[in-house]
Amino acid sequence: MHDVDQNVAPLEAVIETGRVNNNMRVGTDGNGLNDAEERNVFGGVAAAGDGNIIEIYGQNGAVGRCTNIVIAGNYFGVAVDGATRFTNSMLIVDHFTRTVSGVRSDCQFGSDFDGVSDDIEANVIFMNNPFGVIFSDPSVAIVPGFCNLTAEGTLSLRGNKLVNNNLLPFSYGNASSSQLINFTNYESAVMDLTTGPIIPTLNATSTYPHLIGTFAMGTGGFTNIIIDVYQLDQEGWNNGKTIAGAQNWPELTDGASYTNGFAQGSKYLGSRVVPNTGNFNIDISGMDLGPGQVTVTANYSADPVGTHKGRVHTSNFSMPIYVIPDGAESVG
Ligand SMILES: [Ca+2]
Ligand SMILES: [Ca+2]
Repeated sequence: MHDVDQNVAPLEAVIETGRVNNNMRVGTDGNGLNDAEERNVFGGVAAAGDGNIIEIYGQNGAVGRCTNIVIAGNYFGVAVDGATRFTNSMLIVDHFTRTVSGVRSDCQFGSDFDGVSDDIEANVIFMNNPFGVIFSDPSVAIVPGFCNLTAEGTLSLRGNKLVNNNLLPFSYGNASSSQLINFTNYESAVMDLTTGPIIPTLNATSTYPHLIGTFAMGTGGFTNIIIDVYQLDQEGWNNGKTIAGAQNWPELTDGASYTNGFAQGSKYLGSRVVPNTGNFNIDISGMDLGPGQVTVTANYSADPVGTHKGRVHTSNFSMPIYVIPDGAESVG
């Protein structure tokens, strides 16, 4: 509940590992035994010698891989009450998506939704606080990315509570469009980008209980598609709009009629399995949509839905929409 003063205890990183990162776990293993007690609390990190909270350095090419990494159930930048926030602004993990000796990395960041401890496996991340103090001049602000991802590996990002992060998992806004183009090309191993953009879209005419949208079709065996639905984190959305607008990021604004923010989900609402067609029309009956907008991710699984530690790759969060209330239902 009480953070360490970084002036008293300067950090290089909070965790630093390398050479053999196969099977690394940070947090809970989700096996149904003591899972809540296995969570970590990472306090507020506003400065670190390595420029990140968890540093993964070079692998031993003979035996080292970045496979089967699990980061689940941890608190970043917020106390165990889930509400008390610490001053923080930092990349969370560096260099854990990479190909080593021809083997692509894979990581489960959050829940696997196998039916065991899935809510506990969600990471709770409150970042970039207090935003207006740290980034007092949005025209020059550089907001740390979520993690330093290349697209050499797969990353499952599911079920987490995400507040005020940069765009994620890929933090592609940089005023030059180059990051979005680059990672899009890298990602073709899992997502068929000839059938749709890397980021799913929501149709603004979606009327409850329907949620309609598009996604890039899965490929390379990652063809079981799951749409995860979340309430939009309004804080990250608003702060992202301020930065993207002040810096006129072409990825998030047209410079005139709209500016988007840092889309992310602050409350996981549920998942729906859809055919691998590039389009979906799902029933979101019973989901707690709240008063605000919703956002989704597309999840590409190479294993049947519900597989323990299944192989999954997650898209970026869609730009959000307000779901139009069902008029007939409200009248009735
Ligand atoms: Ca356990
Ligand atoms: Ca689980």
